[in-house]
Amino acid sequence: MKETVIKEIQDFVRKYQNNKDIKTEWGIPIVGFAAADDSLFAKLKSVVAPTHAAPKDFLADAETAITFFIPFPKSLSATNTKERMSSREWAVAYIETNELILQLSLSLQEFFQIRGYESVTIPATHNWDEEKLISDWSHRHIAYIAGIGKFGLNNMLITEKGCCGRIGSFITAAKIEPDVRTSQPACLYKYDGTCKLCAKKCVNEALFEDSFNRFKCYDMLLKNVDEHSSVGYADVCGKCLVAVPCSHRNPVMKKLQAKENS
Ligand code: B12
Ligand code: SF4
Ligand code: SF4
Repeated sequence: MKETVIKEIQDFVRKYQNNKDIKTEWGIPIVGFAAADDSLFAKLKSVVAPTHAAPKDFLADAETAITFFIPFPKSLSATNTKERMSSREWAVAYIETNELILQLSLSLQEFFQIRGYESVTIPATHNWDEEKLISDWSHRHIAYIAGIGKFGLNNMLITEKGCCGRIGSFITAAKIEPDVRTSQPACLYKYDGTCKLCAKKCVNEALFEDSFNRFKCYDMLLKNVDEHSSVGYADVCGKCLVAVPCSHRNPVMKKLQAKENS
């Protein structure tokens, strides 16, 4: 079942790409699986918020949370490196990837329904508390539990294909073998205190070595909503994700490999 689900997700993204109205290109998704009764789900109530949900809050007989990271190509992040405002391409990719995650989740729901399993879809974003700017379902924490990445100083989940991309997750009653987490960090700052490039790159004084002001960050996102109103509602920025060592790879892994070869 696991390999079939991974293939289903990767094939869906590849075929979706062929739609002639789609402007964004995506890499091959990274897929991870977490057991619904993983003890870390209970810990999210203290790490994120007391109201953070566990899979069984959505689906009483949930067995597995499936998570997928859909990577952006280097050519896309390259468009977003120059100006203070986000590139039009970055804004379009945000809108198109949110829709892709919705369509992929609906397709997965059908995939499991045919096989006799109930499941629940969750939107890619905008499922947050407007006052706190925190969600009761954090996709990147689900992805962390499923072992597909680690948190960076820029707050992003850094996977083996970096952090430029978007994450979705999905809950099902099908029991699928969970993946294993490693303890190795993926952010250079968390590994050896170096880099911090993301904090230097922040364009609205929201991200620092020792703090993150989600409200200042959101102010910048809203400026881009106005800037890119012609493409839809794009509350984006992403300047702390692009042209940094973790944009498209796990830089700690690269450092360790270089050490091994020297
Ligand atoms: C609310 C929200 C925002 C808010 C607040 C962001 C924030 N960092 O808190 C605002 C509107 C400002 C925002 C901005 C952006 N967002 Co946003 N946002 C969300 C949303 C809806 C919920 C996130 C949330 O509430 N998490 C709960 C809070 C408390 O936790 P957290 O910040 O995720 O996690 C922190 C801690 O737990 C801690 N932590 C550190 N170390 C460790 C170690 C362990 C073991 C654990 C457990 C935790 C932990 O670090 C984490 C990072 O700070 C998600 C979608 C979703 N539903 O998941 C997207 C999401 C997080 N956003 C995303 C993105 C890309 C952005 C932007 C780049 C905008 C853009 N698209 O151009 C910026 C980046 C800002 C930044 N540098 O953080 C992506 C992240 C992709 C990735 N690779 O991680 C997500 C997952 C959307 C998606 N579906 O892909 N966002
Ligand atoms: S830019 Fe450097 S410090 Fe920031 S998250 Fe990436 S690796 Fe970590
Ligand atoms: S998304 Fe923009 S404003 Fe928010 S932390 Fe990153 S660079 Fe700063």
